[in-house]
Amino acid sequence: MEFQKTAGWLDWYNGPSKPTFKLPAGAVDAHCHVFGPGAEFPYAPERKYTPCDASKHQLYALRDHLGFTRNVVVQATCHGADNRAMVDALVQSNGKARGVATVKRSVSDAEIQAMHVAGVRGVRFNFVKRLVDFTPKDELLDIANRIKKWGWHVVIYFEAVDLPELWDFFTALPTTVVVDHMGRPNVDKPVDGPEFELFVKFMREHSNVWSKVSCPERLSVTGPKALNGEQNAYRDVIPFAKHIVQEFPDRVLWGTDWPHPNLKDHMPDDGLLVDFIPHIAPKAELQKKLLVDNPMRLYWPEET
Ligand code: 0GY
Repeated sequence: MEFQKTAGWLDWYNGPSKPTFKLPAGAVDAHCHVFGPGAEFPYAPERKYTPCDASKHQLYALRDHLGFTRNVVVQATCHGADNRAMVDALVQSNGKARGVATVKRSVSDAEIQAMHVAGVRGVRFNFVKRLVDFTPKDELLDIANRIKKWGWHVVIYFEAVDLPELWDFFTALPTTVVVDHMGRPNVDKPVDGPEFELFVKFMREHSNVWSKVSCPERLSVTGPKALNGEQNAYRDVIPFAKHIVQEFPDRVLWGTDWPHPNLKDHMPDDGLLVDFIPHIAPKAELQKKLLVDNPMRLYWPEET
């Protein structure tokens, strides 16, 4: 099937630099996606955007170029609850990728089992209104209770302003809960202001909650340009991510978010994104937890 990209869609950057920061051995890119290719894995009819294709081969070439060992491939909303592209990426990864699926209440135990065998270890619940239509919370809770017995976890994606309304639902989830991109803080607001403090409290009071300290390119207002003589692209995101890494070093994950859906202003150089890591996790010990120990514990527990 032929698909026309959404108008203004920015393609992923083909030619990323080699990072200066050397990733620790066994590092995991714990948040990335595959898109199609649409001719092989059609995009879902209910999607809110049509991306450019971004195949498993291109993802794994990026992994090798940047120096990662493994990936966690997260189901993107443009594929709805049709997990075939993501599952195919896992199956073709030689055990080097695990995945997070999107499922409906109608998913059968046999389908969950097949996804488990392929390497799926979680489901994603998305609350970002521009990406998905509303799913009733009782349906999501039902799914969470079903996947719990497989040892899977729930990944949640939401905007910071919606946390108060979603709090009771999130805290009722019976599994480990992984928050995408720190709950999308508005980094124009102070790091010690009420909005981000609520997110910190959410993690502080619930030891089953983890966070991806990813997507500076998505959260930043100052953008990719370093100040004169400084290396700090996306510098306004640093205090937020650094705070979470320092307070919760055993419950943080990091990912590139390649191929970076829905960016409107610029497409990041993934090498530069890797060079951002030491700004938020300054010590080798923190870097190893963030990039190796934590993702391995969650996605490859049998190897730890
Ligand atoms: C991300 C962020 C976005 C998109 C999706 O599944 C998706 O479509 O997650 C976004 O537009 O903020 O994590 O990739």
